Amino acid sequence: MTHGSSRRRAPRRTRTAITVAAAGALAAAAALAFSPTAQAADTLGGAAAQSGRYFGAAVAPHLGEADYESTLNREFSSVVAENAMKWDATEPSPNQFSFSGGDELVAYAKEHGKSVRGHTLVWHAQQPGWVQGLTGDALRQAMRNHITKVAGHYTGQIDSWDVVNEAFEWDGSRRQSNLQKQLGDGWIEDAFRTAKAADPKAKLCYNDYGTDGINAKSDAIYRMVKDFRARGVPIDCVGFQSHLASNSDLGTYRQNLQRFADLGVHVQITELDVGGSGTAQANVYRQVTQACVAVARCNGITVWGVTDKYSWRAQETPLLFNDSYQKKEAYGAVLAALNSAAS
Ligand code: 9MR
Repeated sequence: MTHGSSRRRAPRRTRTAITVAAAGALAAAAALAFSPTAQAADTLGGAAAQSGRYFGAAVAPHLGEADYESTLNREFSSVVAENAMKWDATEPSPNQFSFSGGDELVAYAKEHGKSVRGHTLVWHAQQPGWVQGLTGDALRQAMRNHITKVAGHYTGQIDSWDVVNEAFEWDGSRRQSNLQKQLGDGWIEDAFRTAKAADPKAKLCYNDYGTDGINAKSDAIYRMVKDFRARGVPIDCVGFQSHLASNSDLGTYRQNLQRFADLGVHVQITELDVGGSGTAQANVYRQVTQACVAVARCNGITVWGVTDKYSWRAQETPLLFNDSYQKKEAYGAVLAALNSAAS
């Protein structure tokens, strides 16, 4: 009421000024609200930020290449190391850690105001040789120590960690990795609890591929996440890698994200790439982006590389920038879908 009474006591001249200023502010707000072009962002990161999301890229050691770095700087608001934070890179021999690649990326991200996804603490692939030979309790201790030291090293600097990667088969059974065979079903839960103790603030994710709809594999992961949530096992997010093709069937893609989100976890598209070209490729990118922005708890999308040139699927030209860093049709589709979520 103070505000109202002081306005009532204001001399006429001031009242007029207030009214004119208020009308101006209203007109500006109206222009923003009714003119989508006035607020459409022209970068992926900027467009995603309008609805509170990040748009990231996997980064390989090409930051010295001017076009690579300028594209990454300009377009992406999140980064993940394509390989540098994996077990073989970070602990090449027992309890001897090597963080240089990951540290460089984290320093780059800090300098450029980008968030960081951590990939990945435990995976059946890219294990150093010494881990592959371990059995029983020695493997359990090695896994716990690895998580504790790596997540501990980066504590407070990682937005989301892929704690466990690719632990299920297509039919929904557990992948028969060394971890599964040596440690039994409890190893995934053990990994999440250990990660929580090492970095209590990061979102802790389970990450997998082939989960691009409702199928036997995503059903099994869904049951695991539901069980973890019910028993208080610390899991905060599920990553959907989404290595796709131009003819991928995305009929239940959004519905699948939504059912996970309904368990109270965030969902993230973590390794998106789509083999193909032109409109067919752009349409798949559009559908994935639209699905994410339609799900409130889908808080970010990461593409698995900056340019086709360095993609692990380079022959299939699966990314948003071509070999010469030109924007592809798929880029426009993603940008428009992100912008439409903002209005
Ligand atoms: O893109 C990564 C490639 O450079 C590595 O050689 C490969 C090793 O297995 O891993 C690739 O990234 C994978 C990611 O870590 C997990 N999901 C599948 C990705 C593509 O293979």
